[in-house]
Amino acid sequence: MTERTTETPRHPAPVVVVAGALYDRGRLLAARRSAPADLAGRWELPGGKLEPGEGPEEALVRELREELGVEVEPGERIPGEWPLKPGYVLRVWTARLLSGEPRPLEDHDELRWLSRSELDSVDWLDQDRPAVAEAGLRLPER
Ligand code: 523
Repeated sequence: MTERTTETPRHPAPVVVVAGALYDRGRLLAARRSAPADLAGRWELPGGKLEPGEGPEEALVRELREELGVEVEPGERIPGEWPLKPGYVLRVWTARLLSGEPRPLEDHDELRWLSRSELDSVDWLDQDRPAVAEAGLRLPER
């Protein structure tokens, strides 16, 4: 007989943070975090946590609208999943800029559009680096 249990699972599903490799005119957007203190000054692919009931592409569109004031079209997922703090994982989608010019409205204090040869010019968060490397392969070579 199987007993039902209401105990908290030992490995609850992780909180998913989605980030966007946002492309426009052959460049990739990098965003410098302004908070929290341990991440401030480091660069990331912008995004945020999925809200309950939300799909990842939907969350990405919402986050980039809130944080950058732009409309984007999500593309493909960059394969892989990267651990953040305990219980959180990072998943990345490509996205194309549809309208607006990104502005650092929330969470960031500087934005930069980087070409392939400029990708290493900012201090990316460690956990973003594999996705940035992969995203860079989708940029024109020159
Ligand atoms: N990361 C991260 N890389 C990355 C993102 C978008 C987020 O390492 N590209 C980390 C930073 C935080 C956690 O994921 O530890 C949540 O990201 P955050 O703060 O951007 O998510 P929000 O915007 O959903 O968070 P709230 O401001 O709390 O709503």
